Amino acid sequence: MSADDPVNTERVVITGCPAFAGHDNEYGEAFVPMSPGYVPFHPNPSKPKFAPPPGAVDAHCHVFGPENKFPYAPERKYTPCDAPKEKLFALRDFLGLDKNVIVQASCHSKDNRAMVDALEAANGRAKGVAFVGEEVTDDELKWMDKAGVRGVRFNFIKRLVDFTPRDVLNRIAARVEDLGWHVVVYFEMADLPELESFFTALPTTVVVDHMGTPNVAKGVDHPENQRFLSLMHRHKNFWVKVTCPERMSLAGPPYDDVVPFGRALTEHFGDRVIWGTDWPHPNMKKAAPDDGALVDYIPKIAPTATAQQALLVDNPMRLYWS
Ligand code: 0GY
Repeated sequence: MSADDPVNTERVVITGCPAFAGHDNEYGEAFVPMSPGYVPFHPNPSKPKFAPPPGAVDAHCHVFGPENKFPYAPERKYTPCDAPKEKLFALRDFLGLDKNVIVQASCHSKDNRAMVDALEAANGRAKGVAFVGEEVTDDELKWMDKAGVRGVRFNFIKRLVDFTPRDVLNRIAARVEDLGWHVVVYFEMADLPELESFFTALPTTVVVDHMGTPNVAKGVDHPENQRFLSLMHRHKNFWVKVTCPERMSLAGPPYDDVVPFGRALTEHFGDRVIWGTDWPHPNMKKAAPDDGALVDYIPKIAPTATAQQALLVDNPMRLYWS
């Protein structure tokens, strides 16, 4: 905290990220270095001024490792700083949140054990989204379902994952539909035209990551963003996460240039929006966001108590806990 910061006097210290992703593992192997330039999560986030309503859900966050217990996947595109469940739960409590939805991150690829371990330790206060291939067995799906997994993520971001054929994804979607799970899709908005017909043919609820990742420089009225809003209007099985202003903002905190995008979504689709921190913020280019500032962004996109209750409690509870 700096001396010229008169309001946020309380901070939690969740430091402990070493210079290396993990420590020597159980086989006595050497440290696994983080990717060059990898930015660890914020060491001491500020206490938010906005108090989330009781029961608020952080509906998009991750756990990474610890590497000595849950090694990163050989096919990963980056090696992060360890971000274990204990730190996630400490942050949840500090920010005034009640529950988490833990999304399997690409650095663990199809090895969902770290995420499931966190769900099992959360005493019912966390649900999960897995990443699977079609080789996943029915027993593995049942194991994840029992632990609280409620969806699978299809990732179309080329810097994060290798290409998976659509017919494979369709077969996975058909299998998770039987479990009552949904499909989370992560893509960049410029790629929507080539993906839209695939998305709209999915048999499940579809949850779009990070507002469809718009290019903020183009503005909320740009045809690209309007196409996404139109998709949301026409397909009532689509939900959207109003997350990650820090990834899209050109202006930086407090992310006012992203507010019109979030606001449009909460206004038009108030019963199909969810919010999350994205902690521990993989692959931020310059600085890790202050998680307290991300909570303080919420009332800008959901200004009324009714909108906040829907965004933070009622919607995620319906999608993940009912
Ligand atoms: C996110 C963002 C990213 C990474 C992952 O699975 C992942 O590795 O999700 C990213 O780098 O954009 O959604 O948290």
